Amino acid sequence: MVTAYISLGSNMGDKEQALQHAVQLLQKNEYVNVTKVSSIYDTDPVGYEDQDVFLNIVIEVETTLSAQQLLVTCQEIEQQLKRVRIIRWGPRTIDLDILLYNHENIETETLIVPHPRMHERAFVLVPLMEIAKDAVLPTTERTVASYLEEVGHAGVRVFKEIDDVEGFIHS
Ligand code: GSY
Repeated sequence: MVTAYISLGSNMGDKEQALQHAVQLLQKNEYVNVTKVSSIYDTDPVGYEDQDVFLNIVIEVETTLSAQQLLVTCQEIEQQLKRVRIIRWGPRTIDLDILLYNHENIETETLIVPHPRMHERAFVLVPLMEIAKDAVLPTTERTVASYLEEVGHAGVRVFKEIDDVEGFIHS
C-alpha cells in the first residue's frame, strides 16, 4: 500500500460536481482509498489565461495500484466524465494529475512523478500544503512549504472548506 497525491481541476460546466464525481469514481475503485480531500479552491488560470477560472483540489489516496495503473485509472475517469479539452492548456471538464507517488522518482514515456510543474503552481501547492504540509519532493528533498514560500498564494482563493472525504463525496 502506498500513499499518492493527485491534483484535480475543472473549469467547464458544473465544476464542483465534476470534482466530486471524479473523487467518487476513485473511491469506488477497489484498489484505491481516498484518505484526504483539501478545500476547494477557486484559481486563476495558469498557462492559457483567456479562459474561465478553475476549481482545484488535491486529494491523498492509499493504493495498491502501481503508478502506471493509477495513471490509467485517472485517465479512465477523465474519459468517463467526458473530458473536453479543445486546446492545449485550455478549458477542460476535468483533469487529474498524479503529483507524488510514494516518494518515488518516476520517468516513463507517459508519466513523470513528481509532476514536473507542481513546484511552480500555486493552484497545486496551496491545496497540497493543506493536506500534506510535511510532504517532500523526492527530486530535491525540498518540502511543499518551501516551494509555496517562493511561489506565494496569488490567484488562489478558498471557494469551499471540506471537512472530510465522505462529506465531500455525498454532498
Ligand atoms: O494541469 C491542470 C490544468 N490547468 C490548470 C488548473 O487546474 N488550474 C489553474 N488555475 N490553471 C490551470 N492551467 C492548467 S493547464
